[in-house]
Amino acid sequence: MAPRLSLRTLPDVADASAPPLDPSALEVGIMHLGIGAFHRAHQAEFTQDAMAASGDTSWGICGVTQRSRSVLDDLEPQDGLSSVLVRSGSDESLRVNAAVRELRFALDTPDALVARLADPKVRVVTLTVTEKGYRHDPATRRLRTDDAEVAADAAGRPPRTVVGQLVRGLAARRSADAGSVSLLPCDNLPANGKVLAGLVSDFCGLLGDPALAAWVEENVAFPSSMVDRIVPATTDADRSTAERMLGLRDEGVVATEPFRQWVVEDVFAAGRPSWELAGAVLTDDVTPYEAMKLRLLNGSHSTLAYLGALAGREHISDAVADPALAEAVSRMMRDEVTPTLAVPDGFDLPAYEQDLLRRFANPALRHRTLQVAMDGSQKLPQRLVAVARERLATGAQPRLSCLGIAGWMRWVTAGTTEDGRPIVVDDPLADQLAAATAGATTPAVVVDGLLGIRAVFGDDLGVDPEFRSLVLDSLQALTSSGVAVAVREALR
Ligand code: CS2
Repeated sequence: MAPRLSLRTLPDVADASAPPLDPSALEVGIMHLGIGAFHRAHQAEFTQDAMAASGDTSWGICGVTQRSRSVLDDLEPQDGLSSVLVRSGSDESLRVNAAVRELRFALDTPDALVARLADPKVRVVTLTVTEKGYRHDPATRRLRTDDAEVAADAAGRPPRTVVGQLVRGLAARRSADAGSVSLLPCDNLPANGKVLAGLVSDFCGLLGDPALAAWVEENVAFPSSMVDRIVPATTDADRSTAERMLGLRDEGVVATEPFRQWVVEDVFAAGRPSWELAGAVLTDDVTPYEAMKLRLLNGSHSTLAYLGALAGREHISDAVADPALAEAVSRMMRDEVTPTLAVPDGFDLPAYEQDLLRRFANPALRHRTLQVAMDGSQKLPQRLVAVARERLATGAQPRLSCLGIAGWMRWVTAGTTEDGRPIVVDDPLADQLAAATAGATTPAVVVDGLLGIRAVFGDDLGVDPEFRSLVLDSLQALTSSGVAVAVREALR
């Protein structure tokens, strides 16, 4: 095996794959909660390029892993270095990212993490903790104050939840007089900055600390952001490719597509890297971009994932290679999602939609349908349910969004795929989903059980007869005749 990538071996990396800056010159100015593959292929890349382009090297990243040590096991021996392998068809390129200068495991030393958040040099905290990491109710977007982990954090143990960590860190910052800071969420949630501000305020409420809440109001900014880059879980084959290209072993390599986009609300409390020099869009209002991305990209992704996985298709590229599935998501985008969007001036929506289909079809990405199918209860509301709700309100019949939703219902209840593989429902609400459909023998009973889940369908859609009937039509077809027939019927 080749020697390991690290600061010591970095000089051996060929120029084309070397980072555009000297890691030893960087100071930590950003803390990132949730340092997984997505962060390293997205914000870490924008930040590295911004530092290289601006010469401001004060935005190195302290990466925090939330749930398991494994990222640290990969990155610590490499001094935080890891490479990004960009794939498009048969083209491959690779570059080392050196922006991550420090690593921590939140659960190992929670008090040290809180203290680290109080460093005045840390001026931005970014987050990729997935939808469920916020521990909020997707329907009300407020903190689930009855969640046992949230309650235990509020009762005063060293914090283990994301919002608990942030609020304890902000309290430490206030005591240390460490100055203002911006908390920038980078997860696929609408108005993620506003949502996080609400969760922080809810947690301050649990602590019964109005003075802290007032300090937060004065000193903390919560910009919203829309992030986009498809980053599948890294495979052994990716690690072998990186080793061949780098001449060094990189356990932290992440594989991704050429496309990357970041639209950030430009309301920072204590400065930020010049991300615009790296191609990010800094704007007053991310709302239109968020809705486009969540509904067009992620809504289609989830639809392809559920229907594709049920039909035995392993990758998103295999699912979209089925002409009927491609037609279903393409018509859903055009006929159902587009009318719900406020498109920014000059934005070429048809080209964006075509691009999405091309990105999904990138065979080199090998993005597993199972990966996208995870955590549906947290993803569906903003991806598919919101579209169905808005279309129904205008009197339209959003059959394809409802097909996607029925695909999820079939996925969480079928037990096996059409080619006989067992389905494991990976979802924080898995127990609730199972209880709601226990003993259900007909699609109608499944639909009624799942429509009662308020966190997904809210108080309105769960009791909307038109919605129920559209979802039931598709679930009936999926159950009795399978994906191919259900898609054909929804397209009629
Ligand atoms: C995907 C996203 O796993 C999923 O749910 O839809 O991770 C998707 O790949 C990204 O949002 C693309 O930007």
